[in-house]
Amino acid sequence: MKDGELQVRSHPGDPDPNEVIQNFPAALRHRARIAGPMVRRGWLENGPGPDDRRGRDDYVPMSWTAVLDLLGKELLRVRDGFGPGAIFGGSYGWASAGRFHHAQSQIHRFLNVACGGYVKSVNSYSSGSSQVLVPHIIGEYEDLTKRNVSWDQVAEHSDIVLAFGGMALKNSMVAGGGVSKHVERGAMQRAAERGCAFVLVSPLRADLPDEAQAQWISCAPASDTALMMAIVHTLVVEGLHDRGFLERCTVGWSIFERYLRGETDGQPKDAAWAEPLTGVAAAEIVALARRLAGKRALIVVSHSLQRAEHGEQPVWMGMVLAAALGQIGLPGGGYAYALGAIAYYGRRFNAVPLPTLSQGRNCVRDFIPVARVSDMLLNPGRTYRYNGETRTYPEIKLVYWAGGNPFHHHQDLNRLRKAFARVDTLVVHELAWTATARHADFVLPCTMTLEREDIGGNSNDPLLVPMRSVAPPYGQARDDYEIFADLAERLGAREAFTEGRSVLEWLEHLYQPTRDGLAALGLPAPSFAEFWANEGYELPQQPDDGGNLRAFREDPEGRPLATPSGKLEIYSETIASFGEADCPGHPVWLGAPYQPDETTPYVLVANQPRTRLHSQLDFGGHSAGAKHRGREVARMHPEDAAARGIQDGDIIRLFNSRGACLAAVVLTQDIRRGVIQLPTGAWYDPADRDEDKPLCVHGNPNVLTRDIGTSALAQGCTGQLTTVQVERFDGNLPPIQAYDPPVAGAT
Ligand SMILES: Nc1nc2c(c(=O)[nH]1)N[C@H]1C(S)=C(S)[C@@H](COP(=O)(O)OP(=O)(O)OC[C@H]3O[C@@H](n4cnc5c(=O)[nH]c(N)nc54)[C@H](O)[C@@H]3O)O[C@H]1N2
Ligand SMILES: Nc1nc2c(c(=O)[nH]1)N[C@H]1C(S)=C(S)[C@@H](COP(=O)(O)OP(=O)(O)OC[C@H]3O[C@@H](n4cnc5c(=O)[nH]c(N)nc54)[C@H](O)[C@@H]3O)O[C@H]1N2
Ligand SMILES: [Mo]
Repeated sequence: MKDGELQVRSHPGDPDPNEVIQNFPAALRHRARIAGPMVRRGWLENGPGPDDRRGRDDYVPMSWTAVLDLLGKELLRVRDGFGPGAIFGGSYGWASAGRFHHAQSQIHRFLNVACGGYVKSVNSYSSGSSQVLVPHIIGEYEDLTKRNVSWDQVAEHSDIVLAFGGMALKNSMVAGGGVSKHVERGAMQRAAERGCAFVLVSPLRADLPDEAQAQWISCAPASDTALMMAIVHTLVVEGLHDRGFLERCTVGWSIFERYLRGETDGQPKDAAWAEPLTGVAAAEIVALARRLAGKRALIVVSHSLQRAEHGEQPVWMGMVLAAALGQIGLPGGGYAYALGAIAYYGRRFNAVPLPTLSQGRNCVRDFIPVARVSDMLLNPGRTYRYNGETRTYPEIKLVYWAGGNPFHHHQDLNRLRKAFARVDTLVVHELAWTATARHADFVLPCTMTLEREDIGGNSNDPLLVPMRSVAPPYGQARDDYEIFADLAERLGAREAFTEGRSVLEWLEHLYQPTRDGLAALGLPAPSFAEFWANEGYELPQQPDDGGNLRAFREDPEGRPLATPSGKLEIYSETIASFGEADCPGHPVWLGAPYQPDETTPYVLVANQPRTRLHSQLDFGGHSAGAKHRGREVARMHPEDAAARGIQDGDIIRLFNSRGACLAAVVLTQDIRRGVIQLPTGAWYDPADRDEDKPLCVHGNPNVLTRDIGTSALAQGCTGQLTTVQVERFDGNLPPIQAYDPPVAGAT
């Protein structure tokens, strides 16, 4: 802070700084911050119960004491009357950096210690289908994503990198816990200068940086599986596949090969078959297959491909393609699932543990796959399939969220509003008036990272930093920790929750295992006081050794993978035994899930935003500055626009049967025809809160996306793609109200 002004600079050691942090200065004291605790009027007047006024009700400011008394009683009512299994505390979301104030850890610890547990959620919106699939077919998920092919290996060893969904630099700007060195641009530049070829398969050219000098193959969204099959088909008929590797390191190739050749369904998956499905010329597919064979080839599949219906297929087929090329386990070769999607991939793990808050024990066994939240709330008692099991949705009375924004992350927001209307009570800790806060019964204002003491670090980045507070809390905001400590008191669990420690005492306590780890390695191990008084230091890191896949390749019998067969499973008996039509025993082409038709002729790509992290600090300067007339910017091809009478800079309305939103449009040749891109993260801003499907005037694509799982295997999030119609919006432009607090001047 300088003269009351916040200045934000990147870490001096960062070769490629990230501009997203420039959202902080304007955000710190923005009117969108929550000034004091509030309770929804309808809840105060009528008590707990389903209420469709959530999202359009008034708020009543209350003192902290009164609000915590009221909430304490409500938690006791639910815990003692229905049991902790009636509390949904999954509380999915990223929150913000810091090892102690990590909101998910705080809320889970609180619910475990003070309420006896909660219904949790499993997996993530990021990788909901791959997290379930990979253990069946490749083994340990973390090993595949974080110990496998590094950026250094790409820079030094890869001959050709074929990236499905790309490795956009906008995505590797961020990592949970923070990142001190952005190495991606430099690694791709070094590789390209050495002669490594990059091939981008994506509807958007910007998914690889200029430094990669990539060839762009613009494929139809959700058609990658067909393209991969046609490449493998070409390899097989030309005898270019690595039979030795397939024999030694995989199971089920012969079953898959019969399918590939069309012996089981009469349809060879050749390049001519793939051409109309992918929009990529057969000759181009054949040429690509030939270029890949016999080289140190790396296949990259981004998270985005599996965040769509049948999202398991491209992840599985990417492994099969890499196996057919025979490079898995070699430096810079094989299969790098999710490389570049976030800055914790392609790096090395720290060799000492990070400070970590214990979350205690959850006595409730029940869980949901994370993206099934609306389904759960709308259908208590209904059964569904997940990873080979038939499970039942629990009956939830109280939903508690801290450090996540379902009105950012979930699909079909108009359906989510109905789901939230069903519960007795919705509690939200937030630093700003997000749409989620505006639907809550209890709105508890929390501090942001700049206003509290913490330790910053991430297990794949060497830097460990003291995060000292630079500003006092906004209004009456308090740390999540303090809020939970005072609530725990009302439930007779203050001591169990706090263990008698202040925040700084917790930091010192959590720091100790890191210090012990350093000492055990014979390295300098600064005391907490020394650490806290300085600017942070670098932790030692583990070697870049290719992880389990390298070890397995070198000794398939002695170092088996953690799959049922110990090998890469091109055919999985386990998955086949589940009997799911939408995810059978080997990769299959299940048809194009996003077929444009007359009413919705365009495919919408709702990808990660360049100017912020999800919806966080959307009101900050960097994010707000990239908007046009206050709206989020969508991109479309000039020829598509001309056909609809749309010009560069126009405001457009995107719509389908689920909802509608406005956006500003930028026309570009760097997008596939028939595709429109609108990133996530603009705050949901309904023009008329009383409508069933109000127009979002700001550009949140999740009013358009479909709320359906990837398959009965994984039930992952499918938010990346949907189909829409588009038209020029000529009406009076409604004002943006997303950042206006529902109560004026209540500090
Ligand atoms: N259509 C579509 N939807 C998607 C995706 C997509 O590709 N397409 N991607 C999905 C993916 S991969 C993800 S990970 C999700 C992300 O979804 P979320 O992680 O839910 O999104 P964020 O905006 O990061 O939400 C974090 C919230 O925590 C709040 N917060 C920050 N710090 C603190 C704190 O210290 N305490 C508390 N209590 N709150 C805090 C922030 O203000 C913010 O509202 O979105 C998913 N949604
Ligand atoms: N700046 C910034 N970076 C982020 C985030 C953020 O919010 N902001 N979020 C982080 C998080 S939590 C995650 S999980 C990762 C997500 O990582 P990803 O899911 O990989 O990221 P996206 O940007 O959603 O998608 C990457 C690209 O995939 C392409 N794509 C979409 N559909 C298809 C398809 O069917 N086929 C092909 N070939 N390509 C397709 C799109 O053009 C898109 O730009 O990003 C992380 N990085
Ligand atoms: Mo994510």
